[in-house]
Parts: sequence; structure tokens; C-alpha cells
Amino acid sequence: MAIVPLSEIEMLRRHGPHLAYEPPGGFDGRGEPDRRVKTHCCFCGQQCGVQLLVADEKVVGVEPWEEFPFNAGKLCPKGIKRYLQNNHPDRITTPLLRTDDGFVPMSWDRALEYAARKLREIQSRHGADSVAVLSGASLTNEKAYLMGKFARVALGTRHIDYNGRLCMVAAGAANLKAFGIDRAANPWTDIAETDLVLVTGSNVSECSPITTDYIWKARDRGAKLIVVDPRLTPIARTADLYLPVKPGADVPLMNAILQVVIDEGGFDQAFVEQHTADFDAVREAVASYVPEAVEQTVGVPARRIRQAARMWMDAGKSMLLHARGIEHHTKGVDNVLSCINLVLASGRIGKPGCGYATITGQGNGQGAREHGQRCNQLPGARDIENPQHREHIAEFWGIEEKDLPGKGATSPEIIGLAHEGAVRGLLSVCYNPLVSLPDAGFTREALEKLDFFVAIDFFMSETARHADLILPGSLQEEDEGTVTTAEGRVVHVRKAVDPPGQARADWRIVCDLADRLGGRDKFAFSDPAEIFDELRAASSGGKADYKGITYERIDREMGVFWPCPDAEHPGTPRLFEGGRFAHDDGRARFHPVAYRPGADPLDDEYPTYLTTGRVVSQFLSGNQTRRIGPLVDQCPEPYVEIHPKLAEPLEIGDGDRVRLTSRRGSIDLAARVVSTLRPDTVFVPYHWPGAQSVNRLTHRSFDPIAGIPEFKASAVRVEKC
Ligand SMILES: Nc1nc2c(c(=O)[nH]1)N[C@H]1C(S)=C(S)[C@@H](COP(=O)(O)OP(=O)(O)OC[C@H]3O[C@@H](n4cnc5c(=O)[nH]c(N)nc54)[C@H](O)[C@@H]3O)O[C@H]1N2
Ligand SMILES: Nc1nc2c(c(=O)[nH]1)N[C@H]1C(S)=C(S)[C@@H](COP(=O)(O)OP(=O)(O)OC[C@H]3O[C@@H](n4cnc5c(=O)[nH]c(N)nc54)[C@H](O)[C@@H]3O)O[C@H]1N2
Ligand code: SF4
Ligand SMILES: [Mo]
Repeated sequence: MAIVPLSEIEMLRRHGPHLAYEPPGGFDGRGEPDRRVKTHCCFCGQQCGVQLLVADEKVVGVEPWEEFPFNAGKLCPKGIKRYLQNNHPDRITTPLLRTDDGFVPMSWDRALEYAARKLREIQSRHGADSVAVLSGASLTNEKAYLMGKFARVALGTRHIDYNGRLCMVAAGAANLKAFGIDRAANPWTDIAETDLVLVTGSNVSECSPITTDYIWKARDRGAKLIVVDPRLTPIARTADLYLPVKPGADVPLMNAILQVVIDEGGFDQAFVEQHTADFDAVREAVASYVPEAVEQTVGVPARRIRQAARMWMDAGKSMLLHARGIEHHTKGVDNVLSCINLVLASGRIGKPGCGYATITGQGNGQGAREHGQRCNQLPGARDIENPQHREHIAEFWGIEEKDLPGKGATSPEIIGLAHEGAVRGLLSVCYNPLVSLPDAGFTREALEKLDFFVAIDFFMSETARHADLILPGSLQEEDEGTVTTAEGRVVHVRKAVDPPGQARADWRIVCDLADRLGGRDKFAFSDPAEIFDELRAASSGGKADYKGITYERIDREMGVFWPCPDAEHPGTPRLFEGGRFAHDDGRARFHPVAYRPGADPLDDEYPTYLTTGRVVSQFLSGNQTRRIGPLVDQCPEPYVEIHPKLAEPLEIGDGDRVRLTSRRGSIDLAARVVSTLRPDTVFVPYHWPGAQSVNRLTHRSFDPIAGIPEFKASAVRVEKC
């Protein structure tokens, strides 16, 4: 891959579509707003600071919040246009009951009473675990904590899990194994200070746009960039070295890089001896991954793999960043461990400009995985199967340990249980599984089998259409709370306006429902600040310790990095300083990993890899961004990227309709014939439902440790329609 001259990087920076300001000052030509509210973007895990403009008690525009250090006023297209949701005509503004004639409005009293009665009826007939809860990582920390407590204490079910199960859990599990804690190891300021950035499986420019800015700052100081991705993404176009890995071949690639590093003496023996354990097992495991032996499997020439290893060794400081490209696999945890092995062997962690992070995706992807709404977890990132952790939280909640339900099913497993009839009642908040889970046909069947389904959302999602009852919840700007950013920084989301019509703050709906279920004394919160205070106390002594964090401190300090165990503690921007890790003995662990093929193999009938992901202007299942006109204009519908070498023999031209068929089904899309991806791979963005949903093609195979689906590698056949 040719080195792209700096002038082109400059050009992308100045004119690229991915870092844009909205001109400040003007909204609809109406002059000054009534007030400006400093808060955060409701979309991705970077949680950019932004000012919302409020007039007549409606959010009417945005302005940059220059002082917030993370993004210093920069926003991507989604952050600029998010304000258009607040007054959107599609907002659900009353509870809605399904009838034979469609959804009809219902009063709150009757709706809550009805939901509680139906859920209890199902439980009394089929047992406590026949009702499940699905939750989401766009919710604030307060709500995430509340959902875990609600499921286990008010409903008494063990089945609660969240949509983060489709997201960063492979990284979380690997981080826990290797480091003993699940958080980005570094603040993003370390990216700007490094000498080499290795990005793997992350379309940084489109999916974590502000991170691009940090990488460019490093590039301005002369840092090198290596990008590993089957697609030549915008950031890959600016790389010094681009490795177009085959989908699913990350373990052999990273093992081979580490093999060269060890072979050529590039590892940090002192660091390995003093601060880690089990290196020898990894040294042995990677010995056979000589670049020349694995180049076929990896799909990248051996000399390029050697070049990557040498660039890594030559750099004094490095940052390794990855995202879902390596995590969305049945070997997602192994992929992440193979990256961590390289970082640990080189001793490049816990120092300024040196470290490692998964780029967390969802708005509160970090915080929502700490406070107990996961099937295997209790608040403070505690383990639900650890007797001491159970004892501690049961006592904190004022219940007997034996009454605290045990580990439940993951969210895709919950859908599976619904399909087989074991789960019959469902409460879902902030989750759109019909669009986002693999094998959409199966998800639809499962939802149709439920005896009773209640969904809390602010827009009618494809999933909510299957509900018996829909409760109108709140947008992020309609409630107070905290979220924890991709960096591990806890920030304050401020309420700008009230929810419209009869819509209510999510936490209030859940507390009211808990009350109807007979849990009044344990859910008597009068505002989110009270929930946060309880969360802080519950987290105290856990790995994710928030005890010393308050709304006031966050406002004063522009966010506080956890762990922060008391009011005097400064917070912890950089983890593992001095080589001290979070395992009891302070040492990080190496884990040997070997190549395994994916779960949906190519064959003559399905000879092409399908990988799926995102575009800059749409967010996740699109239930929010598909309603925002200027974002829809940027990318109105999904398409399939096809390399000319694949397209030509099939007589597919740019813009032609193409049929993709997998072992689960078919969809028809417009072709984009581009040379920016591997010829053996096609790519489709996944933000659309129904006939346009690429999840009709993906398969229900999961990582055995983390339970994450294999969204990034399915086998398909490509035909011209
Ligand atoms: N615009 C936008 N931004 C978002 C989101 C959004 O929906 N839209 N969602 C947010 C969320 S929740 C998330 S999780 C993040 C996701 O952020 P990313 O993970 O950066 O985005 P993806 O498009 O899912 O996939 C990343 C890259 O992985 C590559 N890839 C595919 N298969 C492989 C493989 O086998 N190995 C390697 N090394 N790479 C592979 C793809 O080509 C793609 O470029 O984005 C967050 N930000
Ligand atoms: N093929 C394929 N599939 C994928 C992926 C992929 O790369 N490829 N990526 C996966 C990833 S990484 C992710 S994170 C998942 C996302 O999975 P989803 O759960 O589909 O994510 P969202 O689109 O955010 O859906 C959240 C729903 O909750 C609502 N909502 C948002 N915020 C709030 C709130 O504060 N309160 C309430 N009450 N409701 C709210 C939204 O309107 C929406 O209906 O998709 C996964 N699916
Ligand atoms: S979507 Fe992410 S990058 Fe874009 S403005 Fe919002 S938080 Fe920032
Ligand atoms: Mo995600």
C-alpha cells in the first residue's frame, strides 16, 4: 500500500465529511434561544460534549461546547442533527395498547396495572424465570443500575441482559481475563502522544469520528499508522501500512506479528518477568505462526506481516486500538487476546503515549456494562456467581442471598428461550432486536410467540410493533443522569426539556412498574440523583468503583475517570501505571490462542464472505437516525460493496440490483462496485429493517465465552437480479 502524503491527510481533515461544525448561532433564523444546556451527544460511545439550544421548552438546535476537552466542539453529522428528534412527529406520547384494530391510547394507570398483572400472571403459572428483561447501553448509568435491580428484586427473574451483548462483550471478557478489569486502559490524550497507532477492525473515521482527530494529532508529530481491515476504510487510506486481512483471520495475523517480534528480540523481557504471567505458553503457541506459513490463511503477504512487526518494534511508544471488526466473531475473545498478547509482550501499556483500548461503541457502552444489567453481573462490575459478591449486593439491597437470582441467559439466548416457549413474558427497554440480532427471521418468530410483551421506547421500533403494550419513554435530553465514555470518563447528561405529551422519564416508568409489582420500598426514588447515590454506594469496593464521583464533581472537573473510590481520589485516567494490573497478584495474564475457522464456512454454493457494519450518518438499528431527514439524505438505503474482480464475471455494474443469499435467506440491494475491499468479501451496512435488513442473512453463532454474535463473517452467494 502506498504511503499517502500528508497533504492528502490535510485535505481529509479540512474537507472530509466526517468532522464538521454546524455554524454556531443560527437555528431556523429565530435568533437567540431561551437557554443553552451543556450536555453530551446521545449516540456513540465517545459522548462528545455539545450544547443544546432550547426555545419554548423545545430543543431546537445545537452549538459546539468548545470547553469540553474530549472533542473541543467537534461533532460528526449525527451529533449535529440529533436535536431533530425532540419535536419529531413520530414521538410516542401516550401508552399504547395492541388491539385487533391496531394500537390504541391507554391511560398510564391502566397501562402500568395491566403490565404488572400480565407479568405476574405468567410468572405464577410458569415460574419466575418465564419473564425476561432486555435492556440497553444507550441508557444512563442510573437506568442501567435500576434495570438490574428491577429484574432481580422487583420481578425476581434471573433473565436480564442487554444489547451490549451484541457489541463490546468480547473485548470485555478478554480484558477481564488479561488485565482483571474491563475498561479502556488509556485516556485518548495518550493516542495523540504515541509514535505508532495500530488500528484493527475499526472504521474509525465513520464510527468514532473524534478518535480520528487524536490519530491525526499523533500523525502531525510523525507517528506511523497501521490499519488492519478487509476494507480500505477512510482511515486506512491515510495509513503507512494497510493489511487487508481476510474476515475472521485476525488470530493468525496477530500471532504472526508476535512471532516475529519474539523471534527478532523485540519483546520487553523485564516487563514480562516483573508484571505478567504465562508468557511461555504464548511464546510456544505463536512459534508455528511464521508469516510465510500463515499468509494464505491471513490473506496478507508475509513480507507485509513482517513489515508490521518491524514498525511495531521500531516505535518507542504504541497504541493498539480495535473495535467490532475483531470482536464480532465466534472467536471474538481470542482475537482480542491475540492483540493484548502483543501489547503485553512489548510492555507497551500503563505509560504516557503507550497503551491499548477497545473503542467502545454504544452511547453508554462502558457504563452500561458495569452496573448490573448483564446476565452475569451485579453492580460495581461484580460477578453474580461469586458468593461474596452475591452476599454483599443482597445485603445492600436488603434481601436474602438465596432470593437473589443467579446467572441468566444472554440477550440472544433470551430470544432463543422465547422461541422455544420457556420465556413467555418480556419487558424490553432500549433494545431493537428485530433489526439488530442475527437471523432476523428467527427473532421475528420468537417475538410472535410471546404471551405478553411490553416495550419502553420513544419511537415505534420494528421490535415494538410486536409488543402488546408500548410505554412512551424519554430521549436522552429529557432526563438527568451520567454516562461513562469510551475513555472511562464519567460525564453528566443534563436534562434540557420535559418529555412531550404523556411520555415519561424511563426511570420513573420502571419505578412505577416496580411499585405495582409490590416493590415500593426498594424503588422509592424521587429523582435520578438518588439512584446515582445508591449506585455509587453499591459500586463501592467493586472493580468499577464510582463512590467518589458526584454530579458536582463531574461538572467541576469535566468528567471523572473511574475507579474513583472516595471524594479525595483524583480518578484514574490511565490504568496499570507502574505495570500494576487488576488481578489479585497485580500481574497481567498472557493467554495462548490458536486459529479456529468461523461458524458459517464458505463452500461452492456460498463462496463469498459477507461482512457487515456501519455508515457515518446512521446509528445502529436506525430507529432514531432513519427519522432524521438530513441524515437519511446522506445514505437513504443500504447497498452492497463489491470489488470489480467479483462484479465483472457476474456482469454486475455499479448501481445494478444484486441478490445476496446466505443459508438463512436472501435480500436484494444496489451494488456499489468499489476497489476498496477484498475481492473475496462483500460489505453491507446494517441500519435498516425488513427486506433491507442484512441480518436476514447473518447466522446465530456466538463466541463461547462472551456470547457475541458473528456479525462480521457469513457465507453468501452474489447474483445479479
Ligand atoms: N456512524 C456510526 N457510528 C457508530 C455506530 C453507528 O451505528 N454508526 N455505532 C456505534 C457502535 S454501538 C459501535 S459497536 C461502533 C462500531 O465501530 P466499528 O467497529 O469501527 O464499526 P463496524 O462497521 O461495525 O466494523 C469495523 C470494521 O471492521 C472491519 N472488519 C470486518 N471484518 C473484519 C475482520 O474479520 N477483521 C478485522 N480486523 N476487521 C474486520 C469492517 O470492514 C469495518 O471497517 O460504532 C459506534 N459508532
Ligand atoms: N449485522 C450486524 N448487526 C449488528 C451489528 C453489526 O455490526 N452488524 N452491530 C451490533 C451492535 S455493535 C450493536 S451495539 C447492536 C445495537 O442493537 P439495538 O438494540 O438495535 O440498538 P439501538 O438501535 O440503539 O436500539 C435501541 C432502541 O432503543 C431506543 N432507545 C434509544 N435510547 C433510548 C433511551 O434512552 N430510552 C429508551 N426507552 N429507549 C431508547 C431506540 O429508539 C431503539 O428502538 O446492533 C448489533 N447488530
Ligand atoms: S455520534 Fe459519536 S462522534 Fe458523533 S457527535 Fe455523537 S458522540 Fe460525537
Ligand atoms: Mo455496538
